Amino acid sequence: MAEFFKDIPKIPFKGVNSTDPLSFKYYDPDEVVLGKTMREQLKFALSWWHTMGGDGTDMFGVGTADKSWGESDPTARAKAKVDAAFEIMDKLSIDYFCWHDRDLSPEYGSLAATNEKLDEIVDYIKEKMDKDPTKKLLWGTAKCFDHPRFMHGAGTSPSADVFAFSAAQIKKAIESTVKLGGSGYVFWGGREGYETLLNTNMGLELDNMARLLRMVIDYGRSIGFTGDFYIEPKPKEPTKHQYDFDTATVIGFLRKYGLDKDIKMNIEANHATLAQHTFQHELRVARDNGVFGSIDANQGDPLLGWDTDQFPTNAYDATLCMYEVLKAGGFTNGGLNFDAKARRGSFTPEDIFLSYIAGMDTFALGLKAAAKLIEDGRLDKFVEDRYASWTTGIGKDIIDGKATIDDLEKYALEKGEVTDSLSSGRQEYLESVVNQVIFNL
Ligand code: XLS
Ligand code: NI
Ligand code: NI
Repeated sequence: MAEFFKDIPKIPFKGVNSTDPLSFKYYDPDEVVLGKTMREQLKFALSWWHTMGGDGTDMFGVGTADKSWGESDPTARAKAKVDAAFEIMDKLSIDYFCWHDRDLSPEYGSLAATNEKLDEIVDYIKEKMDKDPTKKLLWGTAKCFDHPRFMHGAGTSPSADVFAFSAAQIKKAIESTVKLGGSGYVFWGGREGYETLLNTNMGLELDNMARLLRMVIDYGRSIGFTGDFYIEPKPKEPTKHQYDFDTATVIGFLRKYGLDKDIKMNIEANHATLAQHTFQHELRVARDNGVFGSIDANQGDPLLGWDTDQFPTNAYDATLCMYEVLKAGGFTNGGLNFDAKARRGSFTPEDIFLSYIAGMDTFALGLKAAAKLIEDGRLDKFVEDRYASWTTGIGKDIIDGKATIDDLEKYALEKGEVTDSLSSGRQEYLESVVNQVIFNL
C-alpha cells in the first residue's frame, strides 16, 4: 500500500522545550493525568470530511489543497482516503475517527447503487480495523444536507418524499456505524431550520424531526447499537434559524417529544459561540442536565459570525472545556473530534499534521491545567462557600421541601434587611487564580 506522507515520521512527544514542528510539546499519550493516560482522557478523533475531503474551497475560490489522494476514479479515491486516513491516525497517535456517509463514499445515482458502494468502503475500513483494533469509530452520521434534494431540509422538509429518502439514508448510515462498532451516532441538524416563517409550518417540521429521531433510535437499538445518540446543537448556518439552536433549546425539544432519555449532546465549540454562549456554558448545561456526551473540538474567530471550524489553539478555552469534561466524569462513549480544518492558506500535506499537533497539544495543555485547577481546589471551595447558606437553616429547609411560602414570609419579616448575607463574587480574583494555575511559570 502506498505511503502518502513519506516525509512525515510518526509524531513523537518531545516536550515543551522542543522546537521540532513535527513533535508534540504537551501531548504525551502515555502520561497519566488524574488516573488515566492522556490518550484515554482525550480520545482524539479525526474528522473524515475536513481532513480527507476538505480542500479549502470557499465562496470566492476553488480548493488550494490537493485531496484527490492520487486517484480520479471515485471508488479508488474513496479507498485511498481510507488508507491515507489510517496513515494520518497512525502517525498522530489518534485512535478514533468520525464520518458522514458521503465523506466515505459519494452518491452514484440511485440510492441502491450508492448504498452498495458505501458497503464496499465500509467493508474495506472494517478489514483495516480488524487488522488494527486500536482504530475505532467514535461516531458516524448521514450527510442529509449536501444534495439539492435537501434544499428545504431532510427530516423537516415540506416534502414527505424527502423525509422518506432521508430516513432510508440514515438507516444505512446507522447500519454502517454498527458494522464498524461505532460508539456514537450524531445528528447535526444539517438544513433542519428555516429561512422565513412566511413559508414554514414550524410545528409540523418539529413534530416530523421528532418522528424521524424516534424511528432511527428504535431501529438502531433493534440492530444492536449500544452506543450513544447525539444531537449537535447549532444556532444558524446554513439556515438562518437552525432548530437545534443550543443545548437548552434541544433539551426542551427532547423533553416535549419524550426523547430525553435517548439522546445526549455533541457540543461544538464554534456552535456555542455562534449561539452567543461560551463553550463552557454549553458544556455546563449539558452536564447539569445529564446529557453531556461528546465534543466537536474547534474554535471560531471572534470577529467572524460563521462556523470557521478552526483548529483549537486557545489553551484557556481548552482548559475550561476539560474542566467541565473532568467534572462530568470524563468521556464514556464520547471523545474529542477535531471538527476543524486548516486555513485555506495552510495548504500543504504537512499542514494537516501541524494543525492536528496544534489542536492536540492545546487540549493536552487544557487537560493538564484543568486537572491542576481541580487539584488546587480554590475554585471548588469558593463555589462551595458561596452557596453555604443552602446547607443549613432556612436554605436547607427550602431544599428539603420543608419551608412553605408562609414560613419564608415569617422568616423574612423577622430577619429584616438581607443584603448583609451576601459576599463578593470575586470574579477578578478567580480569573487570576485560573491564570496562576494555568501559567505557573
Ligand atoms: C457543521 C457540523 C458538522 C457536524 C457533523 O457545522 O459541525 O460538521 O459535526 O454533521
Ligand atoms: Ni460539528
Ligand atoms: Ni460546525
